[in-house]
Amino acid sequence: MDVNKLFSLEGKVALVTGAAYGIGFAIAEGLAAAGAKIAFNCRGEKHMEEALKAYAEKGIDARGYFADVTKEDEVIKLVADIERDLGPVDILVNNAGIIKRIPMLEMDVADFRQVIDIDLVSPYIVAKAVIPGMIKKGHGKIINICSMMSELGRETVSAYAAAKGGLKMLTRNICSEYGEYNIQCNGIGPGYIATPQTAPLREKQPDGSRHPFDQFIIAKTPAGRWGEAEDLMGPALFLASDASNFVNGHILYVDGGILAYIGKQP
Ligand code: NAP
Ligand code: GCO
Repeated sequence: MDVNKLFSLEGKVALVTGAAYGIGFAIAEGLAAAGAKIAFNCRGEKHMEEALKAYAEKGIDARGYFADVTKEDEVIKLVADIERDLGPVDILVNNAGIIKRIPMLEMDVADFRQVIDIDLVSPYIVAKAVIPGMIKKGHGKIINICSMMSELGRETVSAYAAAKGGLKMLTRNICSEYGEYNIQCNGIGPGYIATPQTAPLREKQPDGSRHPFDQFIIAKTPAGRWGEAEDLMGPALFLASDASNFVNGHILYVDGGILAYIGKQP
């Protein structure tokens, strides 16, 4: 068996949504290292400029497109533009996402709906836009970026947990509905990863001590550390490559063991 061929993405087109920075950027970097042509989207000029510079510094000729994943017309144009520039999408990573940390009773319905819209409805919109092309090509890989909150809740993240729990089941349903077309749809469930999204949970206290939540996560994680976005490169490459052609509907948790562990006695 040629293991390099098994994990090669040469000639494949990968769309990673929201990959201007953070987890999406790291996943795109890993897929590019395996030979994929990278397309990503974001919403702002500043992030686009910084992202293109960052990709270029890594020697990656990534194509950036302006698109809000909540807007179906923008997503349809995004997929058409990628097909024009690079070819049909072979690999979709539904990464774009937000979180709002607000106690449920204090959360406005509009806030709850926005999180559901971006974290659950948008992965459906983007998957719906790329699946026809995958069916035509006879293969496709969809990777939905779920979360530990696809399994667990905690205070202040009701909308996010509901969205990520739904995304786990959307992943299983795409697997069920399109597996016969040689499309594998799986999820990655990152644990606590050091990115802008979790920066507020790691802020140093005025006395210079670690944030209480930071200490909590360290105690709850067998690996004894926060994850880095780079920790997701390998799992994403596995699920994007031929190495996972019989893996479907699976959520791969990349969490340092936190979901398996009751936590250290205080
Ligand atoms: P991040 O640093 O906040 O990056 C989120 C990305 O999503 C940004 O590029 C953002 O672009 C983009 N985005 C948000 N809304 C968008 C929209 N409507 N249209 C297009 N792009 C949009 O977050 P992250 O930590 O890298 O997380 C990435 C994914 O992993 C998210 O789905 C998150 O829920 C999930 N996740 C994160 C962790 C963690 O601990 N960090 C753990 C588990 C799961 P803009 O700059 O335009 O806003
Ligand atoms: C939070 C964090 C988590 C992580 C991640 C864990 O506020 O608890 O932001 O939600 O982002 O989703 O898997």
